[in-house]
Amino acid sequence: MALQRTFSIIKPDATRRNLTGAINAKLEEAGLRIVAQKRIHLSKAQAEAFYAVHKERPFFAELTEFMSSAPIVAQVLEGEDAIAKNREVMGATNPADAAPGTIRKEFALSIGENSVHGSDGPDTAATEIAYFFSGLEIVG
Ligand code: DAT
Ligand code: MG
Repeated sequence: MALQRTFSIIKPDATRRNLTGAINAKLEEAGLRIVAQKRIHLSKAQAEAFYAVHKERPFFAELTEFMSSAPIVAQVLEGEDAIAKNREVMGATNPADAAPGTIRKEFALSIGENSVHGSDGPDTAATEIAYFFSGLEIVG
């Protein structure tokens, strides 16, 4: 597997509890390099556009309210097999199902307030990175 990039978000439940550094430590320990990072507060419309793929799901309103409720930290992570590696260190969507040592097992509050987002494949990684960052902001 070649060097790959993925998109990550530290979500509002985690920024509220001052967990940015603790989560970044987990990412770096897993061998992921943070090659771009910014703290921003999404509007509801921006959260809806980012999660448009989920717009028919019953939790869409709750999800986009939550994602626009406080600042997030948007990131580009780089490493060998970065997309799968990040999904592994994140843990399962529902923290009750997440493996020990994963970010969601240690920090998530619920299936909705689950501390981190990570791209699920190469196409979504490219789209999500481009939604938040210009090429000049990514420094490998
Ligand atoms: P993931 O974030 O693990 O990729 P997903 O893409 O299926 O999970 O869903 C996106 C987010 O939507 C997820 O991180 C939290 C929220 N979500 C998913 N399922 C939910 C549910 N059953 N109830 C409330 N929120 C949910
Ligand atoms: Mg997903």
